[in-house]
Amino acid sequence: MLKPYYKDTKSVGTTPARSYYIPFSRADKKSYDREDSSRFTSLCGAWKITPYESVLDVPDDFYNNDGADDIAVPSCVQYYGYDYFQYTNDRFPFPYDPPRVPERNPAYHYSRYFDCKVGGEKTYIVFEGVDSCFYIFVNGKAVGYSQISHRISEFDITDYVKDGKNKLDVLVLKWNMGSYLEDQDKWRFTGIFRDVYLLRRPQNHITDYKIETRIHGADGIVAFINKSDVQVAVTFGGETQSVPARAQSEFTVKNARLWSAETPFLYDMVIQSDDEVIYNRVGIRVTEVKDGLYLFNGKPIKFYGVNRHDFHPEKGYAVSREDMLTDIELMKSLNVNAVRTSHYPSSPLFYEMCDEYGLYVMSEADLESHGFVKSDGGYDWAMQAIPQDKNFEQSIVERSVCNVEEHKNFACVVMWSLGNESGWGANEKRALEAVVARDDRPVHYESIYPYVVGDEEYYNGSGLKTVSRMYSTPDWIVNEYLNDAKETRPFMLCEYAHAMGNGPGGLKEYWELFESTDRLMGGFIWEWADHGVKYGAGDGFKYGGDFGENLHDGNFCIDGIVSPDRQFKAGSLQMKYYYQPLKFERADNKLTVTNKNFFGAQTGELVITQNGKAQKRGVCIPPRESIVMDLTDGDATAQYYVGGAEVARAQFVSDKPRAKFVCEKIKTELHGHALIVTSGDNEYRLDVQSGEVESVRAGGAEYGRISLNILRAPIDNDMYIRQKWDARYLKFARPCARGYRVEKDSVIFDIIVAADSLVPVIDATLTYSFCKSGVRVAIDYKVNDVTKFEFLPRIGWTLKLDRSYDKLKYNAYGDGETYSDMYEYAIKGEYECSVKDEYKHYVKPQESGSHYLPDYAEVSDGKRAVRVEGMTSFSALPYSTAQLENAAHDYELPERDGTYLSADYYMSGLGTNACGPLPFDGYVTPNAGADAICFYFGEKR
Ligand code: IPT
Repeated sequence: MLKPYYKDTKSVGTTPARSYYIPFSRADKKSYDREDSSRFTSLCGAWKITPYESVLDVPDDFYNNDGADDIAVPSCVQYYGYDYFQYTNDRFPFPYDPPRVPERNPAYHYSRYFDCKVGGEKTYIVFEGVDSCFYIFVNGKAVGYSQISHRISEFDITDYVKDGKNKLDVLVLKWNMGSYLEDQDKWRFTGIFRDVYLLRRPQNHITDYKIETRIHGADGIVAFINKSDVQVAVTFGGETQSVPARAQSEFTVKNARLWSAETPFLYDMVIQSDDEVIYNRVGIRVTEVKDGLYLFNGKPIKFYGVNRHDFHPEKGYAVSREDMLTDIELMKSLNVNAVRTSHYPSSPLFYEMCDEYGLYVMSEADLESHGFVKSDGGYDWAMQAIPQDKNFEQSIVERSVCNVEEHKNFACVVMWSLGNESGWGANEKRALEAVVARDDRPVHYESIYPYVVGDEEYYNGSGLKTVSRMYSTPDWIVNEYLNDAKETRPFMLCEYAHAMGNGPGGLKEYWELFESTDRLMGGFIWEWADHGVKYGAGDGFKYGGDFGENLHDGNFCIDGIVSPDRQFKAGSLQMKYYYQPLKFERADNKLTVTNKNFFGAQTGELVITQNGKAQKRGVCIPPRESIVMDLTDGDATAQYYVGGAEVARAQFVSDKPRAKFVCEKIKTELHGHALIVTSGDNEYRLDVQSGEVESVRAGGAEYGRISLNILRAPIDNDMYIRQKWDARYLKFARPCARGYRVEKDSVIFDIIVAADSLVPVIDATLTYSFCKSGVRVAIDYKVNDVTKFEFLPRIGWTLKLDRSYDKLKYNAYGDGETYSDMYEYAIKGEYECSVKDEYKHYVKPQESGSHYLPDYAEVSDGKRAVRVEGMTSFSALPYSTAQLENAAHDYELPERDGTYLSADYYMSGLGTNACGPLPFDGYVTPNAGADAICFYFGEKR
């Protein structure tokens, strides 16, 4: 009978948690690639699998079975057709009945054979990640059991293996009692999703060691703490010291080169005992909280961070070393300097690469029990549940212990995190104590608010030296944190700028605030990549609900700053801009360029473009220093490149005066519902029912209706405000003219915009004036107070053209899409492109492709053209607002049926309201306004 270990939270037979390292033999050549070690044998690759609907169906001698189907390790079983795909954010995908394990608990018997050479040495087997728990059998004998999906589980199998062929059987269960502590916002996958390998080791070998570094003046001090029962020889900086069992020794590095994300310098350390050699790279650095500030190597650095999950669209959690390296390289290219391993530790290979490539890591324990909030009684009640429940104490503590023990020797780990969204109680306190007892790096935990339980004040009294919040507004940070006289700890946002869909808007406000004081440590954008799944029929990314699951959280998993396949969107580049290491300031014709780095010089090429002429200059700007360059009059663009790749940019542009509109005489004649306006050779039919232009004959062509448009295809960040829009039938609201008059060659309409059965949303006056080649529509409007809208999506005009109007020329913030609160990354300039490429593809279609502050935009079929001027935003898209709104997936967008040219008096900003604030003041369609837009019809210019 299978022992019911899964109904508890303890591992059985695992070796004590230790730092990650891979031993080599003396005869091996020195390498930092574990595959080069003769003591390392990968067990990744082809395995067999037998699925069981329930753990209760697993026969006692299941390990006598050789396995029915093929499976690759590492992987997630769902990608092999087992079980089902399910995405839930914070809700538990099983009944909330702790500590009871879900009754329906599928089991997967994995098996394979492996060769072993015992030769008097010890053999260990290591699993770097298995979701959610597993039993291991070697040659038919039970070895042990482990859980905590993202811990490294090691078993000593010396007494189980024999020379030659051996059989390995692993029974993986979907759930265990610890599943209440693994409710992270992710697809709920199962399987051996990280590497498995054997380690062959001498009888008496190193078990664990800790490397600590300090800075003393210009010198670095490296302490080696031997946590093993054997003596070891440690070589560092050309010096070898013998360190007895359980002892420690120190090395001094004169004029040390310090490690930082900007200067990821690593020293070699070689640790030897018996025939074993461990190559451990060491970064010398100090990470601490001191005098109310977070200091790294003594400097108040900022985290330009992202939250990262393990995710690959075709492999789920089973990301390879190459996949992780891709993430790291892309992060570096986007000026990211910090990663929170949300909400569990990453693979050790990820930390190894962060050491090497330079990223600060907040290493988070594998803990989230968020679902208790939605299980019933809400936040207050929930905070008292699992965090105080004795049943979970051991596991909550162990999760932090594993996090610290496994990753303590990585220089990149600048902070530990106790987990995410799990409340605060005695159990978290114990976890904090366990971390502090082991290591002096600052500890992060967000899920603790100023509240009192019994006679304990759980906030300032928590023992945490940093304060963390998620999604708070800049105003909140000022009013509730900076202005709190009692608060003396440094502050960070462990999550902000929820990057779901088109966005994030508002980074400027966050970064102006973060850069304004050393007390703010910066933040981590939620999150790095969309979790869009590629599996099954259809050629596109899927999200929650696409696999028929009853309980799911839809597209809330599509909230990355890069797409599932790591393509950039406008938001990625906006993040890159606010994370850039150079600051550009212009005063008259002096440009000051400052290196914001604390440790690394900026050596590259600055390109200054003025009046169409580019001037290049090689620069080397030491940390925290500036250079000043001369500019000439007029607009200027500065771009900074390192090794050919752009790292930073800025633009200084002044507003252009609007072109003069010279009014022509008109003749008007009423025909039924149409007021025909003739101006020179042009004719406009104005619909006196709506106040819109119904059709145009001008510039040798005919055009259709120019419709008043107050909608946008809802972006994900509209998800809450759109409920208000929907409640007032905004989608059905249409312009209705109350009356019109002709005055001095203008036609003036008083209109309302209203839906059947409801009072008007808008009252407006439209004034049409006409020039030689076009028409100007001035608007003066007010949104009805009863609507209580914070803002409308937009207000402007849309003209549908034939799809042959595919050529677009404009001068605006481009060439990516830009909005009032997300444009600084873009360069205002002249662009030519194709309308078909103007829609930027999101996994779930939404408004996209706008350009902020245009001087003009012109679409043409190569011969005839429509040009718009005077708007604050425009788009020329191959899809209508309704087509975008109605498609749930990108691959469902219909065949293109035209060109939709929209010219907006106002297009609301994006904000990050899917989880954070609405667009900030000043970035939205005002509830009253007046402006004018001109349409010109003629030949292509
Ligand atoms: C926040 C979670 O910490 C994160 O894991 C993710 O789920 C995010 O929300 C939404 O995408 S918690 C939320 C209640 C603010």
